[in-house]
Amino acid sequence: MAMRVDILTLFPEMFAPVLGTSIVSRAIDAGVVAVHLTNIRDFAPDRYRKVDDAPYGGGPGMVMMCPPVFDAVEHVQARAAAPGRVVLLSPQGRRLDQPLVARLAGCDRLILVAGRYEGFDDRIRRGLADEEVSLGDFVLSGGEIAAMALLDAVVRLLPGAVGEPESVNEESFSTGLLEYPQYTRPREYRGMRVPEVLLSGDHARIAAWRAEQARERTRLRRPDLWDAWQRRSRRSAADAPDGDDRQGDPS
Ligand code: 9D3
Repeated sequence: MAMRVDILTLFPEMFAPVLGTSIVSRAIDAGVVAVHLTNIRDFAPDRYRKVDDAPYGGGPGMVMMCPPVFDAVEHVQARAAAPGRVVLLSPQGRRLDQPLVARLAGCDRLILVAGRYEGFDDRIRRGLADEEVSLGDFVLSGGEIAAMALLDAVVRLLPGAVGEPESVNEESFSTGLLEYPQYTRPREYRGMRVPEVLLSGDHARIAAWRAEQARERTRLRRPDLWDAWQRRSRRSAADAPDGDDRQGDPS
């Protein structure tokens, strides 16, 4: 059955380009995912359509009010059998990574709530959210772009969403290493040559070169991923019955 994703936002029009392009659009057409947009402002309790208010205790900016957000979430939940996992996009959330994306891709139903203003009334987090997710330590103007990033990352893991399943599995954050350098024609461009080994036709040499490049790139650029990868490959080497410990060796 198709995954259902509800997106609750004050700016539903921001999502049109993402829903109409590439993998997400094809997945919708293929019936792999159904995406529904809900404008939180439609659930404003007053005739001025007010969804934000000044913070108790004072301070700058405005805060998203509880009633429209609770009502919008409960409205979309009432339209399906399962309640769905409520994911709040927030700078205070857990940083999105591929394991979290994979876990969310396993849900039948997601309800993504994107905020604006200085933040949500904390009772929205306490009373509504199953998960709070951030893209990282930088400031966005709202949760919409984060919701789009999450949607794109989740949809491409759904069976039937991407053309070749192999290209998904081999990606950097699945192996735990960064990608090796890639080249295509021409052989020389502005004085920069394609590494000779890639033109050799020697598939074993090519595989060895790529593996080494991936490790070296990861070591230099992402010491955090490198440490984790080394720890993992040392452990699996120790577990191996023939005591093969070469895999994690820096050479
Ligand atoms: C500059 C304002 N900030 C200090 C008072 C607080 C703040 C409130 C609301 C900062 C950003 C936002 C809006 N951001 C999001 O809703 C958001 C977000 C982000 O800003 N960065 C990374 N991930 C995310 S997910 C949602």
